[in-house]
Order: sequence, then structure tokens, then C-alpha cells
Amino acid sequence: GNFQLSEGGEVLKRFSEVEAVCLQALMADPLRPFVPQYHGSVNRGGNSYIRLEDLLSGLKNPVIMDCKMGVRTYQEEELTKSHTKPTLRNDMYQKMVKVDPTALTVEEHEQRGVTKWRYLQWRDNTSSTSTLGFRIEGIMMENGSIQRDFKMLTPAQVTEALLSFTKSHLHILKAYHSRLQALDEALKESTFFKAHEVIGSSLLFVHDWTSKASIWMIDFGKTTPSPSTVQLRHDVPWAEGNREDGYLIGLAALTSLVGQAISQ
Ligand code: 4IP
Ligand code: MN
Repeated sequence: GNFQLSEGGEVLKRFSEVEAVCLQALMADPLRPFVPQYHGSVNRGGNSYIRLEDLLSGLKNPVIMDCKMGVRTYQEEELTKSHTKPTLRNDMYQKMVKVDPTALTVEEHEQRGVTKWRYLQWRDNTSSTSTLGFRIEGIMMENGSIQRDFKMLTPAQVTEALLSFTKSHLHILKAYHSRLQALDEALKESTFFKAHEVIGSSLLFVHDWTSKASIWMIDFGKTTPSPSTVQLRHDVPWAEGNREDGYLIGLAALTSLVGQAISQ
């Protein structure tokens, strides 16, 4: 879950050491222009928060889309834990039952619980995460209406969603397309990206109807340094132990689908 507050043009996000360390490093990386400015941490009411640039400031009735990147959204540790010391989560079991009771085994129904890995993997496999390397987590339109829980979207359905999100405005789609291409360039230059496994991170698409359209990398709570022995490529499938996140698989698919939306 996300705990966020707004304060003086900044967003305060519940503190995470993993995320703070990433943001600190990103401020001195070629990816900096793609990340909200990080202003350190602060204490409020006994809780610690990360101080971030408010990406929505200056926008009038912003339209927002969150795309979670990568071919998996769980860390390898989660998989290991599910074998060595499984913790059963009733909340995650309930969420699965609500969507598809038949997805659960007899044993899982008896236990009324599943491991976090099982839940996250089910989410990946029932969305475009495992097939396209990204999934749309949510879209908020300018009137504040929110669409979540996109199921398994085909490429054509993603294009459709992109057209409805931008109301087919060509200049917005084109701005997004060039921003994605620029991000791809920056990722190639990034020492941070070379050395990190990026899991559960999102690209936040933001525009309003007057001018601005931009894309930001957010959510680094599960982005960790890869073991020094492992050289990550980000563009090959994941297999247990290789640590690959498939980030570039998702970015390529997303870029191509924005391109297709432009030519429709
Ligand atoms: C959520 O499930 C998301 O997967 C969260 O990831 C995840 O947090 C939560 O795990 C899980 O319950 P829903 O998508 O169904 O809400 P994210 O924060 O990227 O949206 P983390 O980051 O911890 O994996 P728990 O263990 O925080 O509940
Ligand atoms: Mn998120």
C-alpha cells in the first residue's frame, strides 16, 4: 500500500530504506531527468517520509496512467521464502477468491491463505506482465474517475486503452512516444540501471489537456543492487536465479504500442 501526503508542493511517501537509497543514487545518474526530484527524508507525527517532487504540480485536471514495468513483480527472495518459510496471507487469498475461486487449489482453499509470491505471480500471469513485460495498473481521467484491475490485455486492447487515455490526441501520443525513446537512451547510459534489478517499479504517464505530457519512473521499493557476479541485461526472459526483470522487454512493447496508437 501507498501512504502519501502533500506538503508545500512536495509529495511525502512512507519511508523505505531501499527506495531512499535508489533515489539518492538516481539523483546522480543519467536517469535523473526521468525521476521525481528527491529531497531527502522527513519525520511527521512519528513516521518517516521520503520527500519527492510533486509530479502533478502545474497541471490542470491531470490525466494519469500507471504502468508497472517488467516481466515479474516479485523478488526472487519472495519465491525462495515461499519454499523455505512460507507465510500464508489471508488477505491475498481473499483477493484471489473474489476474482477467480477456481484459480486456487483445494489445499489453498483449506488453508484460506496463499504466499505473497503465489499471489504476485498469479497477478503477473493474469495480466499482461508476463506476456508483454508491463501492465496498466490504473488510469485516472481528468474528472477523477479511476479504472483499475485491467485483466489480461492483448496488444490491441492496450492500444485501445492508450487511445482512450489520450482521447486520441496526436500531440500527446507523440510526446509520450519521444519521452519513451529518450528514456530508452538514458537507460542505456545509466550505471544505476546496469547494476539494479528493477522490480515493481512503474512508469507514470501524466498529461493535461493544455500542454504538458510526460513520463516518470516511480516506486523503487523493490529495486535492489544485483549481485556483483550478475550482469543484468533487462531484455531477456527471467529464469530462476538469473535475476532478470524484463524491464526493456516491457519498454519496447509499450513504445511500439504507443507508436501504433499514433498511426491509427
Ligand atoms: C499489492 O497487491 C501490490 O502487489 C503491492 O505492490 C505489494 O506491495 C503488496 O504486498 C500487494 O498486496 P495489489 O496489487 O492487489 O494491491 P505495489 O506496491 O508495487 O503496488 P510490495 O511493494 O510490498 O510488494 P504487501 O506485502 O505490501 O501487501
Ligand atoms: Mn506501485
